[in-house]
Amino acid sequence: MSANASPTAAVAPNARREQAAASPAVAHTALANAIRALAMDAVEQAKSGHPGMPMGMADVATVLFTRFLKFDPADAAWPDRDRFVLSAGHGSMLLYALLYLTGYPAMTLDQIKRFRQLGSITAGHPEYGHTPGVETTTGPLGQGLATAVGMAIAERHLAAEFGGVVDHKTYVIASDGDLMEGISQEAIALAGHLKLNKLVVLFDDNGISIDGALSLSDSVDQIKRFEAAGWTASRVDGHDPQAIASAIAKAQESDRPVLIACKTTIGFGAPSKAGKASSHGSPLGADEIKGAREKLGWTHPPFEIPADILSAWRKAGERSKPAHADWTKRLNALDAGKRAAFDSRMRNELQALAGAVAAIKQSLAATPKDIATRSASEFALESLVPALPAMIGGSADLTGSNNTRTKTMKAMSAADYSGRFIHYGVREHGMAAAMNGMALHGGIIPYSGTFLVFSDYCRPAIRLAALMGQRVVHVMTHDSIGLGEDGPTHQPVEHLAALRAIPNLLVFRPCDAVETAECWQLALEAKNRPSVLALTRQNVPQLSRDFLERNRCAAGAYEIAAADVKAEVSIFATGSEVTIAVEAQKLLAARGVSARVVSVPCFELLLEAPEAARRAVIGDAPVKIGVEAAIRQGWDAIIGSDGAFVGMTGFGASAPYKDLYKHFGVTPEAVAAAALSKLGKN
Ligand SMILES: Cc1ncc(C[n+]2csc(CCOP(=O)(O)OP(=O)(O)O)c2C)c(N)n1
Ligand SMILES: [Mg+2]
Repeated sequence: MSANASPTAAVAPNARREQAAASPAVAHTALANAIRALAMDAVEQAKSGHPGMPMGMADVATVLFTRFLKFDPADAAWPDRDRFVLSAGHGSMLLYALLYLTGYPAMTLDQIKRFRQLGSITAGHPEYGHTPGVETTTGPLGQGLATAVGMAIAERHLAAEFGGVVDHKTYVIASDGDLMEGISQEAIALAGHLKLNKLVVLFDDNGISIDGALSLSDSVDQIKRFEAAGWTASRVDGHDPQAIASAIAKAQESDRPVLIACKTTIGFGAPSKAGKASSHGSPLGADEIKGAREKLGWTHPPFEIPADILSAWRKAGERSKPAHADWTKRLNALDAGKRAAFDSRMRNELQALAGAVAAIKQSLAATPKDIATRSASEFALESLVPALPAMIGGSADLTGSNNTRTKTMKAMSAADYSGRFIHYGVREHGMAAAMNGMALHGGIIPYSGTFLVFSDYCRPAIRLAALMGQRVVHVMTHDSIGLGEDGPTHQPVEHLAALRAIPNLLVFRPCDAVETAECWQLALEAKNRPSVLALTRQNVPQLSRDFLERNRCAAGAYEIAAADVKAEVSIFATGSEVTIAVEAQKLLAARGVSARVVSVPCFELLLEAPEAARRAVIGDAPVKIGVEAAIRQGWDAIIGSDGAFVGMTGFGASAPYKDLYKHFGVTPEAVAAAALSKLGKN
């Protein structure tokens, strides 16, 4: 990476283009003003957007992209590129302008002109997978910063494993809002603890947020705050390219993560709106833009970048070609085994998965295990983790309860990044966002652990994983009143429904050790979706005793206990309640009622199945009953509005779990009674 100052570095930010023309290369100011002009013109054209941030941070971004960032617009997926995260996603025009100016082929001027329009790649906030060069979806403040921590973890871990072919930085632009969000504290603390020295946060220290001056709501000393978390922190004039460059140059050699607070003026250049919240999130208006053009010395019409300026930017976009070529050489110099391992990791290959799952299921058939599904998950992980080197586990300080750390897993630490287990601390939100960053980085399949009830504490990051189509696996144990004595604060009741409401998220609730292994397989195979595995604290019997190679959970639901004769009743259940359903089936048989039991480990897969398959498993028994120790919401899709539901209608209580199941009426007797009532037989 080149950290050399360009000959134009010392040109004052307010310098006019005439001065630039006199210098051998295009002046910094002209380069930065190109960003400002594109941002204000695109927002104006869209009649919507955020010009203030791109105009304020144009100098910082120009220094970063023209002198430091290692990237190749011709190969946006180059594994060893520096990652750039625009955590302040509302400033999306900053990023789009940079992508256009540096020469990402997809980011044409036409796309800039169609900012925020349907079908353009210039969405309101940067969206991963939608726009080449966008490393992660941002917009919900704080997420980008926390995601970047995961990217930086991934880099350190893969560097420990593969040496010199993984050697890059993660740069973040974060705003006041990013740093006010609670998630930022989790992210900062984790990054400082792990001494992620290749993480550099450029803080847009403009003292303004939507409501006005930051002093209305915040008086944190960010420098002290970051230092307290183990970072190096300094403050620079964010409009002084030389000062910015020196700070970033210094960051290159840091032994800890780096914060550079860049004092900027929001809406820099706007005659009356600069420095004011009014430039944050609305078009500047024709008069203000005219004034800004004069003030900045930008005489060109909207969307026109003079050839010399564009060409200087395009050269900046080619700066890392030699670094890219060197990297390719280093890659080719790897020994064959390491090379194959690296390629396989980058391609997210899972050759060993099917065999490992088959072996787990064979073992369970030979020696059935009547254990909690959290323990069944640990049993599965004992085989999966060694088989799949991409898996990095963790827990938010509930390792012993979540059973996510296998016997041989070493903890990751600042002293040893090769460890594959992360003690995230009590930081569910930071954990989930960091997992997104690791998955986005590539080469890693992160999985975590916490209690299901705390899915609320990481929901925004899970939602983004779903939106971005990232494979992260959340092991969430203690999945119902079945956790017992800890009581209603810890007993999820609405969480399954709430998670099922997130599009593209797979929510698995396996009923026994065999289903747990199968659900793990499905979660790992879901390359473009996150998963939650909701697992019990309490023991459950292993209902499937025979070895079956096929993954029955793949269809989302299957008949786990058939009826003797044509079923009058179909009982659908998930997780620990499948056992209750099977007991109810026996009670009904004793009353001469034929019932079948369908296990539903994954609603999403069932509801996505072809209609014929879905109909076949749902069946046509006149009575349908759902059983789940949670609220009914979502169940009507399976049992219909006339179906009976045995579950929870409110919060749980603190007591031994067997007492709770009786108290709340989630019992075989209650299921049987509901069936008989529907049949008019009670
Ligand atoms: C979690 C979250 N809450 C609220 C918002 C809405 N929002 C967008 S920007 C912003 C704050 C703007 O202040 P700052 O982050 O300092 O950005 P600047 O105006 O300086 O560009 C808010 C509240 C959001 N995007 N994300
Ligand atoms: Mg601000």
